[in-house]
Amino acid sequence: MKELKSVAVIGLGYIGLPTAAVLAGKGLNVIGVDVKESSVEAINRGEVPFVEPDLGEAVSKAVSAGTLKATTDTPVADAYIVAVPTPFNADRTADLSYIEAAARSIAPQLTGDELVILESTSPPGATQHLGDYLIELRPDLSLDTESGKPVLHVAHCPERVLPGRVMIELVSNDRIVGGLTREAAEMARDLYSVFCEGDMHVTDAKTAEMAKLVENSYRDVNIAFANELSVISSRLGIDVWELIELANHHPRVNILQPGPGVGGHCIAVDPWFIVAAAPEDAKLIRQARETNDAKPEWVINKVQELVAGRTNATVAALGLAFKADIDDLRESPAISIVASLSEQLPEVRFSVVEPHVEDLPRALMGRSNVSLTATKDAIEQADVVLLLVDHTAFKELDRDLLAGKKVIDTRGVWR
Ligand code: SAJ
Repeated sequence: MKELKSVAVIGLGYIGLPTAAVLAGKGLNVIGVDVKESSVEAINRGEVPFVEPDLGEAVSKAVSAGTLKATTDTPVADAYIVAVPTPFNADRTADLSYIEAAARSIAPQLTGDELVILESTSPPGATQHLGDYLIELRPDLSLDTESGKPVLHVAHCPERVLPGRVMIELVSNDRIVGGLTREAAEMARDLYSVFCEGDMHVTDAKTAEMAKLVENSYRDVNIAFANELSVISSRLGIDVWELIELANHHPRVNILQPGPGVGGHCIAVDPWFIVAAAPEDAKLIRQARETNDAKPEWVINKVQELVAGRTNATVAALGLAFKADIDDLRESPAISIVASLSEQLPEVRFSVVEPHVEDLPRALMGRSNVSLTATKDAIEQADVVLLLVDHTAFKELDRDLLAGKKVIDTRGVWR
């Protein structure tokens, strides 16, 4: 087995860049590849294009040590880690086009005996598809160790880190490594063992793909339970946060927290890959998605009830990120809530507060009744205060500011 000295990481996003930085920090020669020139330039200056605690330091150290470089062209390397997005299509099947584009950039560089790892969250069968596609592009190579041709080793190693704790969890979490062959899985395990202090669990590629989807579906189903409880509790006049806190005193009960819906690029997406793979059977998983996706509408109705009949009302919407203390706006229910409300209630003004961004996201830009506002000003001007994200800054807010305001606290931070 070839010693893996150089690693190309394709896709320098929320997962690719931290992975590149920790590998480079361990002395491997890492080349990060991204289509976005501004990201490549920023990284080569030792800067990071997005907020993630401790990432900036790791990148700047590795860049000055010369172990991390970024480029727009896929280089020759011993190992390739593909960490590109896998969004879903309109019919909620996975869009593998970014993975295929990565494969097309890798294929010409291969000579045999390389390791290609798919990190992107993928539907069952995607790693096999990547392997088959690479061989279609390079029929002189084979996935089969017995073929007599130079072999390509392909494995899936899904990331499982929590945004906001990426640099800690990359090192400390256990990892699942699934190979198209046992040898590929073991090569991937050895590469990740360079920085991963958690246990490495070796399996086949399809089980590894499914394990990642199942982890996020587990969380989605449990958040759906909490969201359903919040709707029931509101109807029954019960404080859902007190209810959950009390129920969680039972030694075998651990209910999650309700919110305005589920956002992010993972939990709101991954369960659909399971539904697409087994539509007849994935009933609970589908229902959980639908329950969580219906929660923003429920919040919208609450706001509409409060502003009904008021002329010139102002709503302060606190938070746009998909969860607390990050600047990540992907699939954020807060944004869709503000977007729908501002459309449905053109006469209402929306003062949006998001301490982690400098500009309104595209979905809210150019709307005459929406403006990005400082926290205190927004609340002072508001008739209704709509808390959408449990950012620490909002938790620490002087509660006197809320006196006399109608409050919708979707995260239970001010109870
Ligand atoms: N949320 C709630 N109530 C809760 C917990 C979360 O409403 O009790 C909401 C959040 O506000 C957010 C969404 O769910 O909108 C998702 O947040 P999250 O913190 O649960 O998860 P992500 O999307 O940041 O990261 C998840 C993690 N998966 C699990 O915890 C099983 C992470 O480990 C994965 O690596 C990541 O998905 C991923 O990339 O798949």
